Amino acid sequence: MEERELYEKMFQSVLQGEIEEAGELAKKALEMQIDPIIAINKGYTKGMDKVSRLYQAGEYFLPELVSAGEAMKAALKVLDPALKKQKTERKILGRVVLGTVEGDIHDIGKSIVGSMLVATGFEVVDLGVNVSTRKFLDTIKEVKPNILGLSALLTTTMPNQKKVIEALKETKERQNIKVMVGGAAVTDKWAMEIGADGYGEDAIAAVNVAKKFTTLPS
Ligand code: B1M
Repeated sequence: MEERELYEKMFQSVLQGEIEEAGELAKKALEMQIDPIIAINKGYTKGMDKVSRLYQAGEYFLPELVSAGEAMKAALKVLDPALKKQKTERKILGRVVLGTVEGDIHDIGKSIVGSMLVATGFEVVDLGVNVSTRKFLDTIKEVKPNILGLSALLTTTMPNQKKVIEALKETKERQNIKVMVGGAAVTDKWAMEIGADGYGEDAIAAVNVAKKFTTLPS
């Protein structure tokens, strides 16, 4: 199979919510020695973008959103070990506490960011989704990260990124931590407005921002 055909099939598997097919195509990509992040960006994520547009246009409904998400997760389950194995640097670049903020259960993009950070050489403590401000603060106190990563996909949960930053400011840990925010509706402007130190538009940008935080060339 040609690479282009494979990406088209990946796109379709998300669009049609074909969970098993999405996983099989991911296996095929690994067999063909395709870089997992390229497969994600050129195939599955394009499918997600289309699903999003169809949902917004009222042509897709929640069940389609759910099965598209499941298809993408099936693919990530296959690609994730390869993604993490790409580690290019030996020494640990820093420690990151990462999570999707309270009220928000979107985990796909956040997990890709986490895997890419691991692949680059960061140690990542992924708290999952729907993470309360308290949980972020308690974990920061415990693991003393260099970076805090806050993901939010909903305009209604983006204010919770601000809430975490505000609460962090009240602690002595703030001065030792850089905060990065991201998620579909998050922008550079929003990041500045809420007092974050950086913004990642996608997983690759997130890695570059994290590297800059640790004063390493991106
Ligand atoms: Co929901 N959802 N969803 N959803 N969903 C969106 C976000 C939405 C834009 C769809 C739409 O209307 N077109 C919309 C939000 C509208 C808004 O707020 N403006 C929406 C809605 C409305 C909802 C519900 C409210 C629907 C309902 O119940 N009526 C509900 C909310 C549930 C909740 O969280 N409380 C809901 C539920 C769901 C599912 C559970 C069905 C499913 C999630 C499955 C899962 O994650 N396990 C789902 C899905 C799949 C989507 C879309 C279609 C795809 C999200 C995704 O995985 N994208 C999404 C549309 C969209 O985002 N365009 C949508 C692929 C992923 C690779 O991209 O997550 O953007 P993304 O991550 C990127 C970057 O954003 C960035 O890097 C990632 C990798 O490149 N990034 C970071 C992400 N986090 C980062 C953190 C960083 C740095 C970069 O630093 C820390």
